[in-house]
Amino acid sequence: MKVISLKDIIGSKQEVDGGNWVSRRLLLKKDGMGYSVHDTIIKAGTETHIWYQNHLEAVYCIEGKGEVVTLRDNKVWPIEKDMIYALDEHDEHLLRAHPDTDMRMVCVFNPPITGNEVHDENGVYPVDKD
Ligand code: 9YT
Repeated sequence: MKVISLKDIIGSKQEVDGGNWVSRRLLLKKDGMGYSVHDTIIKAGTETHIWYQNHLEAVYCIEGKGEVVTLRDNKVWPIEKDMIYALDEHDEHLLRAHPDTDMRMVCVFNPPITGNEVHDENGVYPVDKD
């Protein structure tokens, strides 16, 4: 069994600054669980284009509020504390944090992130070829 504390991730290689967000990667591919788990801060007032073509992601909001816009249908999904959204169709979307609040999200990725990924210009993480 493993026990991992957020305070040990902060300041380590497993804390990745994506500009609009900071992802503290608690569990990664190397941990062998078949998924990765991240504690991610989305900075207040930001809008991020995301399209995980190679991954499924579930996102549980534990602090703050904002919205997701799915670009296929321009639907706006208000998101706040205690809500989870699942990108079960690799949905291309915009993630917006309310101007007054950071959002804190617990993100689960299948397949797992390997570690240092940041979004490319299309909001995508590359496929893991290992
Ligand atoms: C919610 C979301 O997708 N934010 C972007 C960062 C990503 N979740 C990560 O790597 O933690």
